[in-house]
Formats: sequence, C-alpha cells, structure tokens
Amino acid sequence: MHVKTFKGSDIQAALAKVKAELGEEAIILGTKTVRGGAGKSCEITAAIDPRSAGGPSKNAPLMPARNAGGIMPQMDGNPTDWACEWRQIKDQLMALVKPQLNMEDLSPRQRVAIKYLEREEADMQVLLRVFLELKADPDRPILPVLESVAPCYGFESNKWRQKFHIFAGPHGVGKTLTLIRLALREKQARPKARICVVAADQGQGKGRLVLRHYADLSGLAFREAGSAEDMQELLKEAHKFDMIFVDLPGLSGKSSLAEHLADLGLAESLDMAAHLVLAPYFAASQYAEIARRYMCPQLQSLIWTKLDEACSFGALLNMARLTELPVSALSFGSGLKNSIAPASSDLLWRLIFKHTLPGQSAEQAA
Ligand SMILES: Nc1nc2c(ncn2[C@@H]2O[C@H](COP(=O)(O)OP(=O)(O)OP(=O)(O)O)[C@@H](O)[C@H]2O)c(=O)[nH]1
Ligand SMILES: [Mg+2]
Repeated sequence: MHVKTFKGSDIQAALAKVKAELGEEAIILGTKTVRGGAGKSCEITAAIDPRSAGGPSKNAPLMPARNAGGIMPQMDGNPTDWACEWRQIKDQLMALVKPQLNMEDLSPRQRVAIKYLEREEADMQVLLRVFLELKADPDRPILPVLESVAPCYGFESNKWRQKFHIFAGPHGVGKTLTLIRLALREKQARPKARICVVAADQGQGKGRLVLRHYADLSGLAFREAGSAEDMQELLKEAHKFDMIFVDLPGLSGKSSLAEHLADLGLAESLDMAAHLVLAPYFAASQYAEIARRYMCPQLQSLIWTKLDEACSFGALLNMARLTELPVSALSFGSGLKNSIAPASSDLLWRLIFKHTLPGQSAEQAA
C-alpha cells in the first residue's frame, strides 16, 4: 500500500491534491491542522492500494476522515458495500501496523510461534492479538494465549446438553455427514439415548436419503421437517427424544441463519444450539460474509471439516477470532468411521503447529 501526506491551505485544497495524485479510490487515514508562521494549513495522510491505482472509479466517493469513534467509512448506500469497504480499511490499517510488530520484543520461542502462525495464514488481527499478549510477558507460553483466541468445547452430550442441535453452513461443506457421524457417536456412547435425525433440507434429495438410510441402520429416529408446519409437528413430539439433530440446507441468496430459523418456527427460546460447519479453503472475504450471514444468538460453535484436504489451518484461528465461538468438532475424512473428533486444544494445536490430523501420529503427518 502506498501512503503519502498532502498539504494544502485548507482541507479542500489538500483533498484536491490527494484526488489529483492518488485518484478517487484513495483512503483518508487522517487529517491534521498545522499552525505555522504562514497561518493555518491542513495535512491529509492518504493511502492507495497500488493494485487499484490504475483504474480508480470516477464516481466512487473519497473515504471520509475520522469521526468521533475512529476511522469509519460513509454509512449511506448499501450496507454490504460499506461493510466491505470497512473491512478493506481494516486490512490496510493492519498492513500499516505490521512493521510496528517488533519481533525483537519477543523471546526466541515466542518468535518462532508467531512465524508458524503467519505461515498458516493466520490474519493480522490474530497475529497482533497474540503478539501483544506475548509482548507483555516474554516468559508467557504460546498455548494459553492461543487457547484464548480459539477455545475448544468438544461436541459431547455431557457438555452440549441442548436438545436441538442444528447443523448449518455453506453448500457442500459436509453438514449432513458431520451430523450423521456425531449422532452415531452419541448412539454408540449411550445406546439407550433416544436420538432423532431431521432432514430440514427439502430441496436436497440425496442428503435426505443418506440421513434416512443411516437412521434406519443405526436405530435413530428419522423425521423430515423442511417447512414450518412440519417443524411444528416435530416440536410437538420433541419430548420423545433426548437429542434432535437437524440438517439444514446451505442458505440461498442473501438470507441469514436467523431468518431461516425463524421461518422454520425455531424460536430463540428453544433448548437449541446451532453449529456452523465450515471447510478451511474459503477466501478471507468469504469467511467474513459467512460470519455475517450465520451469526445469531443460537449459533454456538464452529465445526471444521475437510481438514484432510487443507494445506494450512490459519482459517480456524481467524474464524474463531471473528465469531468468538468455540470449536466443537474436527472432521478429517470422507468416510463414516474414525473421521471426526470432538475438538480439544491439544488436537487443534497439533493440527496447526504440526499438521497432525486428529487420530494421526506425528510420524504419519510428516
Ligand atoms: N475429505 C473429506 N471429505 C468430506 C469431509 N466431510 C464431508 N466430506 C465429503 O464432502 C461431501 C459433501 O458432504 P455432505 O455431508 O453431503 O455436505 P453438505 O454440507 O451436507 O452438502 P449439501 O447438503 O449439498 O449442502 C461428501 O462427499 C462428503 O463425503 C471431510 O472431513 N473430509
Ligand atoms: Mg447436506
């Protein structure tokens, strides 16, 4: 990013220089009134991403200077546009902050840990948070710091005591398979438990058939509830079950999980936890968009799938920081057996620092 300070007799004059040199897409990082022998003048510090410098949009407004709470984009227009712009500004500010992270302030062991996190594509906000906590105490070990960024709360019925468990997430990430494996684990651990699996995925014939198939084979009850009416029927008989696992479809269009749950008649007051199922290969902007659409009071954990197909794991930390939700399960294979584990800090850190999948020895990972 290219950053430069422009001076003018007043703010308009300084802004005109910014526009002339950096174009309409320049971002204003700060303004300052300077008093000198010649009277007052104005200084503006502005930045431009060199990738966008070639083709600035003539109609795009300049980002405004600080408001009372800090640097914020203009809030008129489409909220997604300004949310996206705000994200870009944060990224750019983070890029500015990065050179200030003086690694010499850390002990050698702490430095190595930060380098590892960088290699795993942990984002600047994760790195900054870890850096600041480590800097406060050179003897501080890394793991407790990381545990505070990405806590784990393994999916087991003695911890997750809600009756309803909703599995939500983008298309194709492994929601149905995750649900089946967790339901089967519960059944195995507590053969007497009355478990019901629910296909709330009206449009997807295949997922529904797979669910029904495993329910029949394993002594699980099976219901279909893709509409509010069907869900009402299910709620009426909920007392018959100890745990109810609901398989949601990927959300269509721009709808949100909160809207979808409300449309199905699954009120916030229900004894329910929703789990966001994710795979570690989306772009950062997609994760931000997913978080925006799926965050709601019912959402209580993150489940990571397809870890066996990933080559870096920073996304697990980035999403934990963004959503402030614990990780509840880790899935690492397309089969039914030995391919999912309740999340624990130990498993998570072996994954991130050693690329060891749950159930794998360090030698197998190498
Ligand atoms: N390699 C690997 N494949 C997985 C994992 N979890 C799921 N899959 C595969 O991903 C594919 C999609 O799984 P589903 O469970 O149908 O995914 P879904 O999110 O329910 O898909 P939709 O209902 O179509 O949105 C299947 O082929 C699964 O076998 C995993 O941890 N590792
Ligand atoms: Mg499915």
